[in-house]
Amino acid sequence: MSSQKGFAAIAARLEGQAIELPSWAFGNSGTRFKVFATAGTPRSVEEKIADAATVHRFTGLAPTVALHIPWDKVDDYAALSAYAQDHGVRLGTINSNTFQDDDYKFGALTHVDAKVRQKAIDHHFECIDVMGATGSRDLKIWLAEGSNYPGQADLRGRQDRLGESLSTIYDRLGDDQRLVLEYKFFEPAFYHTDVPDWGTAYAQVAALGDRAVVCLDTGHHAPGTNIEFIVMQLLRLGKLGSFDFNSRFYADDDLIVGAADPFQLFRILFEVMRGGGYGPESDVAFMLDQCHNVEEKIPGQIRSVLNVQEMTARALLVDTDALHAAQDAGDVLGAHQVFMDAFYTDVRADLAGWREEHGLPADPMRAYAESGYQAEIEASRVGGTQLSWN
Ligand code: LRH
Ligand code: MN
Ligand code: MN
Repeated sequence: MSSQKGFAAIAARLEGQAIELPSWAFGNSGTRFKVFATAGTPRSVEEKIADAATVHRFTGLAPTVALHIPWDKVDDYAALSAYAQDHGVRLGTINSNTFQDDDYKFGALTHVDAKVRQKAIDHHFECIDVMGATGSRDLKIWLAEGSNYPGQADLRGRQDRLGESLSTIYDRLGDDQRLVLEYKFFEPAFYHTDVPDWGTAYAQVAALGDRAVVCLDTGHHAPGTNIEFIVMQLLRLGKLGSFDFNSRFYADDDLIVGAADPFQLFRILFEVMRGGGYGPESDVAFMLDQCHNVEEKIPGQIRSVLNVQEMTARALLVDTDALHAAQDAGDVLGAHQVFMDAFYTDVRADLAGWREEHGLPADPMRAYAESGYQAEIEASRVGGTQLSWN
């Protein structure tokens, strides 16, 4: 016998769900072998924002856009912010970038040379200034630092310098701003990475203070890692700041979230809810971090936010009373069935109805395809230089 909540019982909890879009998802991207150009690709930060706003218009799910500095560097961030608002979205997380400068070949915040460390710290100060102008809450730091060969670097010295650099950056933040540290187990460094895992990220942010938290990028773990366990633990410790959602088959593939493993996304979202990381009272930010190499970019982002919404609805459907009763009774398969009943529930028709009630297209993918926006940008965005994701 299956235990199941109905969609009507959870519909209200879908209100206000927000998934931030990365500006770089709209630029051309590829692998280290080839970047493919696509017709209609933005040539300016404004065009990226216009595309992100289009995703929001068709889905109601993506009210903010994350910027990456210097990829999205402009002279006037207040004007950019006003531009975004005119298009119905806001500027969100500011991502720093210390991975494309020759000076950072052997590290940035961890570099042995204090001058190079200061240059990287100054870049973060610049990002904090941008946050002041855009009204952004989060400074997201992902570091490409590490080494390729055993013996190449002093692992401990680098960790100590990282702590000092982060603390200097943290001290510069305003009272309402957060430092969000993202970990990644390898790449571009292959032997060791300075922030490889949630434990290291946790240790570093815990030393900083309450406004320092961890970003969990779903593509940044070794294959087979139980990511929902990490979600649970970071929430339990009060340190889960945000998600970079994407999906992967092999490494940091940056594919559409929920494409490779919808069940994993469901399990993650269930733990998010279990730990209080979902809803208006929560500070956990949902964001995409993806690239669209061979598929169209705007539909790629629309598909992604819909996938998150769909698995959110399914995770909300878990009958937690029945689940806990079965867990407490030691009913292994009964508990498992309650969980799987929710996962296997097809909510697509209910979500289509929910969208219509909210003045949104029932099928955003189709509505976008029929809207003429793609043809319009392909025709109008000629000349100039298409932006690449990096
Ligand atoms: C690193 C990463 C990080 C960067 C983004 C472009 O792999 O996930 O979040 O900022 O890619
Ligand atoms: Mn990321
Ligand atoms: Mn990544």
